[in-house]
Amino acid sequence: MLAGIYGIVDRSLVGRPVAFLEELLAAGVRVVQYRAKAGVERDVVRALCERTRAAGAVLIVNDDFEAALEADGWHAGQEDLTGRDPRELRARLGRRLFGLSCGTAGEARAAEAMGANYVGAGPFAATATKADAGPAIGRAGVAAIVAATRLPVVAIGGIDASNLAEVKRSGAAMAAVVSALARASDPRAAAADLIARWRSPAA
Ligand code: TZP
Ligand code: MG
Repeated sequence: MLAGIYGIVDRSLVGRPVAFLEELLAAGVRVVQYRAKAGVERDVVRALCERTRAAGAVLIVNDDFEAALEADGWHAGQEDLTGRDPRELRARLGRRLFGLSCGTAGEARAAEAMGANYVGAGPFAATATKADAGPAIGRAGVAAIVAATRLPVVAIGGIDASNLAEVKRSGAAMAAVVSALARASDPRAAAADLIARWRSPAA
């Protein structure tokens, strides 16, 4: 399940999240994150979750732990753990996925100890989608995180068709994509193209 293209539905870039999700699912995306920095709306989570489950896909909610309990997983940044007990969070998530963004090998090792299911690493390339994303870490930066953990690593940041092969060569298990899907004139075709490129042995 945690392999290939990880599609992100970003509320600030996508006007109709359910319709957009349906395009990703039709293309074959099976891991989807809902990212809503202005606040995660529960009704949207429920509507998205209904579609992902019908498609045999999973919906992971960014930031909002309680909302994530209505879905299939939670994606956290290091700052989302502040003042919280990771063991308690892991226990409350139960069988749901727990993804954690990590900037260093030490954070990646800690994620494993916390029982995370995957590690997020980036930004792979320059991106305008996340203002505080920091400098691009590229293939070598992602590879360093991959080397530090047995968990699957999800590369993120500035990923599109032009650099997907380089992402794959970093050893990342997945490539997470926001704007290359949200800004595409045909998100279904864009997602299908990324999936085909990821599966291509030459990639
Ligand atoms: N975390 C690190 S970079 C990033 C996030 C959420 C933004 C990714 O967006 P895009 O548009 O795919 O570069
Ligand atoms: Mg967060």
